[in-house]
Amino acid sequence: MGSGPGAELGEFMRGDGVEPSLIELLLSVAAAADRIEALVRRATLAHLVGVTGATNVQGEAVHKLDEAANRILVDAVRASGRVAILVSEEMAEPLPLGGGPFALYIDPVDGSSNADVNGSLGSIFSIHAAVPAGLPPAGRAQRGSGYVMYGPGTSLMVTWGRGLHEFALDPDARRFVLARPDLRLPPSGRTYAVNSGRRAYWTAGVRAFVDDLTADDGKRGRPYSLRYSGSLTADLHRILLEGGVYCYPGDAKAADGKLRLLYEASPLAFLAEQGGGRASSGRAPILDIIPRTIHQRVPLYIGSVAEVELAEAYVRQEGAR
Ligand code: P6P
Repeated sequence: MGSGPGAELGEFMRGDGVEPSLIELLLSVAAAADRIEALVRRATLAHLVGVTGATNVQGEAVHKLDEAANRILVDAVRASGRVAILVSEEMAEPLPLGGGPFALYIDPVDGSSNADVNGSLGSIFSIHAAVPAGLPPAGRAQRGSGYVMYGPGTSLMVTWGRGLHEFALDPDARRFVLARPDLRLPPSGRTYAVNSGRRAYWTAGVRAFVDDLTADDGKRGRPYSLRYSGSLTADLHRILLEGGVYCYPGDAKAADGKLRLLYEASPLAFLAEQGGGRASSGRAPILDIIPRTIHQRVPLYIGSVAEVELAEAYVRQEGAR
């Protein structure tokens, strides 16, 4: 087995017959994650919390960690020589990186404001076959996807289209170690994640869905408990392991919600479906949505089949938009 943070991941992928170029790319992402984890751990001490003063293409304040993690990921995948073009939440335009069979879509730090309060964070990535202008086909064509969750421990959740696998970072050996191969989501859960502070903006269907989950009727395992951390990665990690649903609906203030298709909803939908779960915009599977622009947003309901299908039923009752 080779050396480096992704050595065991590489061994596992080779054993699964994965093409060498994809292995090389995922090893470079694992090496970047190891470096980002070290920054996250020391964010307060290294004065890496807070904002840079800049605003990104999303109109959001850029946090110091966003910028640092973006640089680490760009440098790592450029060095891999496997990425022709990179799209990042932190960069307005696609970044050509020269040769390579893949296009990479990244959210370098998901939930970066949590760094200011020692909360959990994530990095999310999606791998497609290289496309010249950077706009890929629907997410079902992804070659791989995953996230790194920086929490009490650091987990890499990853798929290359043959199951869902979790690797845990050994903080001393600085290696990702296989923790949960072939992970399967429970068919239903007991928790839901949504920003209830936006209830006043929700549609009637979304309100009815959440009221259904929180009804005190006992018979169907109600009421569900609310678990919402401010980091989609951390909230989804709980759901992939224990079942349940995360929702960021479209609402009166933001018809397409907040989350971005290419580097948040689509890679996470690939993970969820590979684990036997489901991910929907409320009206269509996320993986069937053909991207129109690289930073487009999409409503997201993701997690166990039972809860996502229930959300779809309520949203579809609202009729066509
Ligand atoms: P709100 C973080 O900015 C993020 O993209 C997700 O990680 C998180 O679930 C959501 O936005 C939080 O958004 O509007 O609830 O603060």
